[in-house]
Amino acid sequence: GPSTEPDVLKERALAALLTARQRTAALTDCVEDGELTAQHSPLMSPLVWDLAHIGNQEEQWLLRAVAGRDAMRPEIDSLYDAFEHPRAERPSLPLLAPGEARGYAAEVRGRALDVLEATPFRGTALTEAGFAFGMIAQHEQQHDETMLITHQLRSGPAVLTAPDPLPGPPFTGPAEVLVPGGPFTMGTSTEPWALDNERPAHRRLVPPFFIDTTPVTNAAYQRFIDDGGYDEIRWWTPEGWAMVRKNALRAPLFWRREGGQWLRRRFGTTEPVPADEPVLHVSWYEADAYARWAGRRLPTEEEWEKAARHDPATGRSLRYPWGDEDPTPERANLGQRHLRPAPAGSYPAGASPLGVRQLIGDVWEWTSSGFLPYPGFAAFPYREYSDVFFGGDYKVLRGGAFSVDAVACRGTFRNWDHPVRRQIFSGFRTARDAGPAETPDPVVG
Ligand code: AVJ
Ligand code: FE
Repeated sequence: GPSTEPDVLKERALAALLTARQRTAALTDCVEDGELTAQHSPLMSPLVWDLAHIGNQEEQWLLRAVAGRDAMRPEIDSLYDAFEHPRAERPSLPLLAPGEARGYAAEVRGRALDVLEATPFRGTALTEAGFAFGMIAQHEQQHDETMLITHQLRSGPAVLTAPDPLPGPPFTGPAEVLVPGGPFTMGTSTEPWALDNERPAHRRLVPPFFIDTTPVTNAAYQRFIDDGGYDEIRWWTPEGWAMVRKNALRAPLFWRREGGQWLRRRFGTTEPVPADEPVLHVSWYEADAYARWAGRRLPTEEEWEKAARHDPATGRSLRYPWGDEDPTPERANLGQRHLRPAPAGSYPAGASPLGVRQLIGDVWEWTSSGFLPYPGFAAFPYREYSDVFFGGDYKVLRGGAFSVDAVACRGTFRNWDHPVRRQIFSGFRTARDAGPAETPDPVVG
């Protein structure tokens, strides 16, 4: 299982905080100040808001809650409270200017590193196993992903670069695998930095099902488009159909048809849509409609987690599809090392015991499930992380994407968003029920 040694965890917390800050700097130092304060989309905050919000959350949790310090600048708390000001309204607030925001975040960080050194990773719920430090590293990485979405939405020439994933051998495995029916352990009570909504571990009985071995590709999604998928009401839920009609949707976000081929805009460049890559920037409604067109359905959240964690040989739930070891570049496309998903079927070293690939990394995967608490859920350390979202108009996404750092990605990690959203790095895979005949009977006697 995960290491719970305080010394190891403290080293990890330090590394995770430094990695996050390097990424924050890379995402905010590559554009002029005017681009940091501009609103690139009403769906997003100005980048300078994310920057100071990262510092403000770190101040609130590591300096005030853990170390008992007084507020450095109490007057700015409300500016960076995500619930007080919707994103569209944030550019008109008296935000810290780029230089001030950088200086504030850096000053908080300097103090937080002293607190990290002085804090035993045992004792209170907040400091046990360094939870608050892990939470804050994850929080910064989540906003780094948010800022990467803003970069994808902004117009103008490319400012971010990264090498493409290395081409691997073409995938020749089966299109789907059978996940046998039976109980498995969902969620975690032992992962030290798992967030409140991933807890506690509990048993779930999951009927047998088939799940796609890889995420759905652009080529497959294009067949849905070419077959008139966006013109036929029968594939869509009423809400999905309303969205298609109102916005005249024809294809995933950032796609455009030109000279008889589909092109897509990606971080300031335009390229032909790559046939073998997982489809990206689709809403839940589009994923759901595609699955119905294909005679299939989206997996439930518990099916997804069983496919990703259940080891049929031992009956145990793994931390990741490949086992309990942390992600590496050989196992998963995470951490913005690339600015795109790898072709479907990549990362054989990241496959699950049943051979399902790319469950972790590449693209977030929509599930059919709404965002709900697990039995025994307790909000921690603040209700606004998860609790206030349960039961709302949200669908769960699983597995992380190329845009997610490993610290904020696990077999148990839960993300959620509105079913209309498509600026996020979202794709999907499909599933179908398996009849009892398709699951071998347990050996009796
Ligand atoms: C879990 C990604 C939905 O970005 O709204 C960041 C994460 N929560 N700050 C979000 C989060 C508070 C959250 N998501
Ligand atoms: Fe936040």
